[in-house]
Amino acid sequence: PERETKEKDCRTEPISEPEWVNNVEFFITKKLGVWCRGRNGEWHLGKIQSASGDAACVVLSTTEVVEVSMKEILPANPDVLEGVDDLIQLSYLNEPSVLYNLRVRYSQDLIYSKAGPVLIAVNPFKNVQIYGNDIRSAYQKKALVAPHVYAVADAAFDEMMREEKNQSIIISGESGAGKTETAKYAMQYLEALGGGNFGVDNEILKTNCILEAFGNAKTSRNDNSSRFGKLMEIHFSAKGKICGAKLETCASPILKERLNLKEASEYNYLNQSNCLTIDRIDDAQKFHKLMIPQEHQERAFALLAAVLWLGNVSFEVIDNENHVDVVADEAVTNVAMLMGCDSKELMVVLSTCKLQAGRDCIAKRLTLPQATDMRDSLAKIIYASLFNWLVEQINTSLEVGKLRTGRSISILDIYGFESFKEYEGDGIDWTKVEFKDNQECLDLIEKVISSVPSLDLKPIGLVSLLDEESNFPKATDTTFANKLKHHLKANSCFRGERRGHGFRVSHYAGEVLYDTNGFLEKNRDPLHVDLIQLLSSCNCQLLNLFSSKMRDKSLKPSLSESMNQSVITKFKSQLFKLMNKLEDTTPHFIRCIKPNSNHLPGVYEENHVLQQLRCCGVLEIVRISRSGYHTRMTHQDLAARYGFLLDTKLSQDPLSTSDSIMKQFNLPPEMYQVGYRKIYLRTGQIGLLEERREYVLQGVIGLQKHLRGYKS
Ligand code: AOV
Ligand code: MG
Repeated sequence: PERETKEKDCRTEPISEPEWVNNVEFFITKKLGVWCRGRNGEWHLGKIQSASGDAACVVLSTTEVVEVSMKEILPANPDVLEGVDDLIQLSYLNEPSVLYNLRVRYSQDLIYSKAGPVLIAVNPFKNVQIYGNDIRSAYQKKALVAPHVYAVADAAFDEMMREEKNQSIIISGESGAGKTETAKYAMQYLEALGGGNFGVDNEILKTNCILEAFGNAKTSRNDNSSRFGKLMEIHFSAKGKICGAKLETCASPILKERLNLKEASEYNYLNQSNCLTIDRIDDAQKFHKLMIPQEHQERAFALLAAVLWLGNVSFEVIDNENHVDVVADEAVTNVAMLMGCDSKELMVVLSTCKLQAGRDCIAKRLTLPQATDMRDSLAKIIYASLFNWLVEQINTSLEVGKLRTGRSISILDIYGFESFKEYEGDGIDWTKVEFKDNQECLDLIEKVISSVPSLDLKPIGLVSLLDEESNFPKATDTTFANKLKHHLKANSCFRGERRGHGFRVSHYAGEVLYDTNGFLEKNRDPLHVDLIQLLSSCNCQLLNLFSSKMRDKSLKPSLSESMNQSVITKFKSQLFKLMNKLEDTTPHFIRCIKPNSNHLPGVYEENHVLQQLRCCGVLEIVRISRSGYHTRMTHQDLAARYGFLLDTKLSQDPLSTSDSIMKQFNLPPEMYQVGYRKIYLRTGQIGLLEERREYVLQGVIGLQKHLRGYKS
């Protein structure tokens, strides 16, 4: 995430951990606590009884006595540091200490902690009384400073107002860790802070309900799992009032009698999960919360019903080449009725494809897998178009006045990581690991190399190889796997499996085994011209709109490319757009942690937490921020804000001005570094400057009042 390391990398300066191993005697005589693994492999607190050479005898808090090598013992923190709210404050920074600290806090419902500049949020899986109006206004008045998502939102707001710079709140964590909930609390806070000017209250917050109704699903990891990523951009006026909002999604989607609806279990698209209800969740009640204008509601629900019925459309094989006809039953009749088209026509589209033969166009019958694919494609097109349309409607309703104020806060809530195998890396001592440079892995995914200088840049990597292979009609998952092995074997993050379709990638978080099975097919995502034509002929305004959008895109030459783009290329360009946008903001990070996989309150599974802390590099963050200068400001900005405090005004360049400001205010030299473009300050230093500025300004205001009083 760091873009300016080239200028002056002051963040990776190693810090010296207390050399505790040389102090073992001290630990023994003072009976200081240590961490040591018990026979069950878990960390326990204990006290060293005796030590000779490399071996030590430790009495654990469980009364178990173990003999271990000194190397396997880690120092524990003094009791006075128990449950500190910023991990930076720990004297001894090691895995068990961090885990213990978070556990102590969690058991007191203190779900938020800081890891230097990063907020850690441990999912409570129950209602915690920390989001009320009283708490919110306490943060607003800066009366509360304990770690909280409100504090993050508040800091983003302040920084935005002070520096007129766009901000972002980037929320990460595995599936079910609490990203979406955290995002909602951040929105809620900002809406309360900047509300008043913006039509109906909670307008932005309410959009979540619509989005979740259409874009979330129950999975084994989360009862309310986001199936799309979203970036909510909230814009503020110069006075700090909300003046509009914009929603971007990176979606990967997938009135009963009138819609001919049956029970959920009757629909193939729903009943395969074997899970149609969620404990404690009343679908009907949630449904009534869903506020879409009446006229839209009917149309949207008709299309949803059509999607459901499409899943029940079945085929019968009519020859020995597996060619099919659509079975003319209630499913296909209902789809046609709901879409507003002729059922015969629908049946033709679902069972044939048109081919250009010279000047003629002939219809070719589809095989069973092809027809099933066509049917599912139609369902996906309708669902995805409907979702995108909803997002557009939401944006129209949120867009008040002119956007692009230069004052915005974007909240990023993506879909979470769902593969657990990835975390099961080797138990390396991550306390010794500095931030890994991930370039090699990025290169593996897409390396841009210039084969001929100043000519085109030809990328080689997983992405380009997948696209290349997807364009070969004869390619298979095996040829793709071989191609990867051939081109990428030199990259140290890549490992081809000797046999079969597999390959391994060493990601930042750990190694993942991928199976190329189905990669090519999923990547092709062909555009079905016949389907678009069908949609345009339907007696349904929404479907006509969807088809004209798709057609528009395919007609415009610049975009026609995007229509034929592979799935991975589309995904890549979405990511690039997102990155570009976020690069223009000051980021604030929140890492959500899921304390157990059973969604239970009060259960803190150490290994589960540890894996997540490891994979988002929490300990590295703490190490670096303890040593680092993480407030940074350009010399221009510093001069503009504090320059007037200088005793002597010289026409200096901004760099020397910065230097003078630091000297005049006696900032100790170890508390700051002067870079070419920016000044780097350790934690707390900017506060001193602010105080000083405030003091002078108050003095000026006082003087003005005094003078005014004097005049009258
Ligand atoms: P996610 O967004 O990280 O998963 P959610 O935000 O949907 O996870 O959280 C999952 C569940 O955890 C919620 O439905 C709540 O029951 C509970 N929860 C999370 N945060 C809190 C909180 N602060 N207070 C109380 N309960 C909470 V995914 O979208 O699956 O990656 O793709
Ligand atoms: Mg979510």
